[in-house]
Amino acid sequence: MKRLVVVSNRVASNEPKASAGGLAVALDAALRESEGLWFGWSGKVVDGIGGTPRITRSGNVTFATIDLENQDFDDYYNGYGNRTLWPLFHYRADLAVFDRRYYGGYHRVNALFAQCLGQLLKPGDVIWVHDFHLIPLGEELRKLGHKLPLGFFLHIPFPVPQILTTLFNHKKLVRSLLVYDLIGFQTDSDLRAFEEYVRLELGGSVDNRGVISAYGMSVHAQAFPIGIDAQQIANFAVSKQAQRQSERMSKSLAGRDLIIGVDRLDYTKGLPERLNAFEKFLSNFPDNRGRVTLLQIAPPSRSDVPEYVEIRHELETASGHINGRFSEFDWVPIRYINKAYNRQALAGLFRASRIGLVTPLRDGMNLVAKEFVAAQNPEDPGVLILSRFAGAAQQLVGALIVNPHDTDDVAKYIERALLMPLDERRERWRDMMKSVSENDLTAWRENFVRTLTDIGASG
Ligand code: GDG
Repeated sequence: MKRLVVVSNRVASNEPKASAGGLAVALDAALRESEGLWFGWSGKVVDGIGGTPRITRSGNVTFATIDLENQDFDDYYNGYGNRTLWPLFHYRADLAVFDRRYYGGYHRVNALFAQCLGQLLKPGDVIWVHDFHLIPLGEELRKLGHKLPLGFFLHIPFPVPQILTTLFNHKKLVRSLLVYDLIGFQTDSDLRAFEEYVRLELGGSVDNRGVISAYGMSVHAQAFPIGIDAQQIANFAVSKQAQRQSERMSKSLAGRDLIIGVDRLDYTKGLPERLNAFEKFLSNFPDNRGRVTLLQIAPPSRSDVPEYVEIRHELETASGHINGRFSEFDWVPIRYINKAYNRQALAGLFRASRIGLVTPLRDGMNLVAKEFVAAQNPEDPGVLILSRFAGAAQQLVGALIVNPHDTDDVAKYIERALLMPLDERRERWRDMMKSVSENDLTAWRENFVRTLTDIGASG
């Protein structure tokens, strides 16, 4: 069996933190089974030159991490990654900062990653690079003469050409994707956007096997929608700890229905719009006042980036305003929490909720939507309200699919979900659970690695 080498911006330890994001959770599970190597940034910022890999082992997984120096952290991570590519790929050209210094840092760190990782590679390895921080890594590895099979998976959306072309060096960026052997996207829409870009901007072509060619290079590209470990979440949801949490929760609810939102505090997740929709719900359907509570868990992320500081203030103001407007002495409509809970507790809270409100403005997939489904009680499942702009909406057709910008409509859907008969809830849940179980994390990983290995063997 070939050794799998996973490369991502951050390497989580083998004990994922309560606040671990989607990628960390997914990769932790993915590496346990293969005797793999996980390479990436340690999360530490140091004075002077970073870049000597630190090697640790946990079970049969090897972790290799490097530190970054201050300037690289500012330009590569906070800069080009989080202030340029993240907003742009989420269709927020208005928030994207176009700064060539940032790009310089991005390029420097990708070259450093390639140099450090290169020393650890062995013949027969299969390399799987993750996400937008590391798009040029493949090109840098090839420049150093590495010929191993190279796969890249984009966890976030791939924007349509009209958006991507607002970036000053878009051609260089996409050109560097073409050196991979396989590119995975979350959805068919992302794949189509990529193909369209290659045709329109690079004058390239797409054949009927999904091979995309331009500049004399060709790459296989395909959608590989990421999944969750559905069984694990279902088990978490009935664990002792989960039961304790949900008992505490229902005691505090005193018979009221619970609506839950769980999101990293990020402007892509549609949180202000969600609060606005909930305010409209209370305002347009006044019978529900005093009967429903919205629990919004929003652990802060990327707090060094100004746009994240702003959204945090905005949410504090909005939740304070709504609570001020509607609260009674014995009922507060929104419980807004800026901290992370462990996964068992979250699963218990999902199960205790009548509605899961997952309304990002744009999201590559959205694992919370799938986790909410997996945590439900099959006999009395809750209803998922899901944004059409989450990749998950292309799979979870049993959800109530909404436009998160249309807050009046979302308000109506909340009312509809609360009134939904048990039979319909069960039927919708069964559809979704089937999809979540069949297309789980293992299927995702195996499918990607198998495809990459096959391409490597034939290429
Ligand atoms: C990126 C893409 C794509 C959240 N709060 C807590 C907590 N979480 C966990 C959730 C879920 C994960 O973090 C979030 O994953 P998402 O998919 O919702 O979103 P991103 O972090 O933006 O992830 C996304 C994903 O990568 C994977 O490809 O789906 O589109 O943006 O697992 O449960 N976990 C714990 N406590 C919390 O308070 N333990």
